[in-house]
Amino acid sequence: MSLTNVAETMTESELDQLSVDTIRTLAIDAVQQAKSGHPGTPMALAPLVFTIWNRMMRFDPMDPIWPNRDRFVLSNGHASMLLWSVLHLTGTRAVNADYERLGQPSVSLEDIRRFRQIGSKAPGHPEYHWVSGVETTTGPLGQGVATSVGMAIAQKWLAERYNRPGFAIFDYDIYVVCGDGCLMEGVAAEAASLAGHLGLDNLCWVYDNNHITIEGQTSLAFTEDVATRFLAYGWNVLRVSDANDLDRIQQALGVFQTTKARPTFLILDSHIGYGSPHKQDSAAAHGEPLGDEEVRLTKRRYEWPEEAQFLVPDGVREHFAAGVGARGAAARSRWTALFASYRATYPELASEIDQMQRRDLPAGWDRNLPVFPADAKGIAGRDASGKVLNGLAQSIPWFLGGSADLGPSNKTTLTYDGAGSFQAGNPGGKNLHFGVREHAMAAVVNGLSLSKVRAFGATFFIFSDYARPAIRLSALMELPTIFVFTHDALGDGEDGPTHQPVEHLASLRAIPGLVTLRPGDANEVVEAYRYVMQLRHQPAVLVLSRQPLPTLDRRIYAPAAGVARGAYVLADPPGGNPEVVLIASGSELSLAVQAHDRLLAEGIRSRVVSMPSWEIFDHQTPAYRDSVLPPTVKARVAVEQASTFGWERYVGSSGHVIGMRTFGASAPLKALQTKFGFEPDRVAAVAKELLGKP
Ligand SMILES: Cc1ncc(C[n+]2csc(CCOP(=O)(O)OP(=O)(O)O)c2C)c(N)n1
Ligand SMILES: [Mg+2]
Repeated sequence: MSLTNVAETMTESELDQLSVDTIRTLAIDAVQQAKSGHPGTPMALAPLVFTIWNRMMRFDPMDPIWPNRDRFVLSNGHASMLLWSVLHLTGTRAVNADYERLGQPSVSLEDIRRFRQIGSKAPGHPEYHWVSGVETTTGPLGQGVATSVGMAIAQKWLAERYNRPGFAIFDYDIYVVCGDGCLMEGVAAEAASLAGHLGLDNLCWVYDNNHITIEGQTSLAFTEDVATRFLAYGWNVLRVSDANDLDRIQQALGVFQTTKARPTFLILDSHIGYGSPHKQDSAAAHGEPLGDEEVRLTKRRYEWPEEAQFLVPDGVREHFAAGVGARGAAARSRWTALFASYRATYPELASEIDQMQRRDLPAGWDRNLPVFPADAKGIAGRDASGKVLNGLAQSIPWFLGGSADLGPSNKTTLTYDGAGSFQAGNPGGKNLHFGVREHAMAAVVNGLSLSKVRAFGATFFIFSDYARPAIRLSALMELPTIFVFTHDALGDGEDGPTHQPVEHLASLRAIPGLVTLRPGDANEVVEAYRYVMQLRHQPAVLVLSRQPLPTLDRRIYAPAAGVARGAYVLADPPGGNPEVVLIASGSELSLAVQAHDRLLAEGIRSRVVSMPSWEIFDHQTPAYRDSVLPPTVKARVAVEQASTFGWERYVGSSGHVIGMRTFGASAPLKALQTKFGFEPDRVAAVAKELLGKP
């Protein structure tokens, strides 16, 4: 049959079907061509995605970053062809990293033909920052749903701060699609529990209930009553028993839109590989091409031209233009007019929104940053951080965050008047209470950041492991998220090896694009935040001490502003020209200073380099790096209460690393410092040994 020139005579519902089958066949053809990918779920969920996009969502394809658009998250990211098809068919435009709208399509038909090939805007899984119209990177199952909770929190917070009577500047919803895999993941349970507690009625998860995962039927490993679980979380649970019934799906989504005080969980019974005579309802439809013959048979079932490939029949693009296109354009132009009069009435709030959208900081954002006077006893990294956070949260209205139930220990609680706690009844609060849910916390922080709110999350450094998958994604997405991790090393003392991080710094330093910072005194904490706050496209991890660290006298030592270069010369022998370099971070900085004093007293020309951040240092010019670590000085000692892994790159083959090669132990900090060799005499002795001056 031919599908050209028939559109004009088609009914609305025939055009719906044609559009749905276009999504299906594009997915089938793209996977077949790539010889890799996941056809079955796009075939099953095309009607759902069509309904969400063309009948429900407020989204203008001409401006995919319009701030009040509804969000769409494909948490089962392996079904990415759903997104590429719909972005293509709606004619969604591309946007660049400077938030400029480009004329070209976000996903072209050529990109779809080159699905999963290098440079294609139709990659294997949805990638934020690579393809415009993707709201968050998904693929690691569970991340999308968890991130969507952050998006929902952000919408509530933005609405509370910026909406005014007659000015609903932020009133968007978040639509999420997920599968069995997402719902098996723990992070989804953490996030769903939090969303239920917070009563996030702007959030709808649609669960693709197809009873299939990779190994086969879900009866192998997933037999719980999911509906009852979500009821218990406090969600409104709905069910549609036929994934091909557009009207029923629309009706259910309509119920979502009018439901108050609860998130919506819509269970959609579907058939993976729908229409494939031999693969429907089987795991074989999940993750491999159907095969040429099966493709033909499936297209026959759809009454589609069997030989046609990547066919977009006449009328389909127009059908999307008349649906989501027209609705989105009208909504955006209404909003633009509304925002213009909002700007006239509330110029300051409007300018905050502008700055936030561009990830700029308000003028005077750093006016509350403290300066700490020299103090031998000093102050803990976490305490200095608490003061900084409270200052920043007051000078940056859209800066907020919280801890995974460790606020009093992390010192991250915002204590100033009016800071408030974010709760269902108080959506303007700036203290987020994540509960003991580190993984969901990190994903939620990502969701907040994707919504342009500046956000931080906190826990003990040891539990960064529990948050790591989402931290990794924030780096992959190039989000300026902030993770505040306290109790950074042996300082946890009596809590013992379960609470003493060892390999965590090395493992986070290995994440591309992530900035780690382990400041050595209170003023370095301030400078670390000053640096981090100015990042627009990079996440940062702050690694802070539990115990007090001496506040160095900056009249004697170099200014803490050196933190902005990752590493800097803190102290030199008189006249410079060092023969040995001591490199340290965090709590070991003052240790290095003490060793340095001993070495100087013995006539040894030592230098102390403070190195809070490898990544920042590595991005300095070679000339600067050589000025800090002179290539001719081979005697180098690195001191850090963490795995020695990787330090060779700075100490070289003739240097030495004083670090951790085992787990810690349960004992008072002093005893641990002795046991593991973090003492000034040991550092000095190692330096002398390297110099052949024992
Ligand atoms: C965290 C994580 N673990 C494992 C995988 C590999 N994986 C991709 S899809 C999948 C099965 C998912 O089943 P389901 O969500 O039901 O998807 P369906 O096959 O029904 O589309 C698995 C295990 C992954 N992407 N992420
Ligand atoms: Mg499934």
